[in-house]
Amino acid sequence: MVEKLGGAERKAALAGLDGWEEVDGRDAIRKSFAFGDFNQAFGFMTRVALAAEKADHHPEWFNVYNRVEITLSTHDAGGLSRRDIDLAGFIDSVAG
Ligand code: H2B
Repeated sequence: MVEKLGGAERKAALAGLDGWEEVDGRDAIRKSFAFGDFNQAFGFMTRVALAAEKADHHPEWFNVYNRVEITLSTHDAGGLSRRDIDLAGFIDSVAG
């Protein structure tokens, strides 16, 4: 069972991320990405999708042309967990 992050551990995990913000009214984080065109955005989404499937941990996302908005939360835990922090770090590493 995945545990929700709380207290100092949660604070430190969030402080280690770049540009991710907490979502109002929900235990989740989100970030928007903009690419040069749809091809670049979809290439990014493909890399994220393959890693997400491998980890069995999936993003909530919305894409229009070159823009990708991503929300991360752990549904099984009812909030933010270490899995979201790890996925956020991976997403940033492939965002260019
Ligand atoms: N993704 C996210 N973001 N949260 C989850 O709790 C989750 C998931 N659970 N992907 C996984 C799939 C679960 O539903 C399957 C059955 O392992």
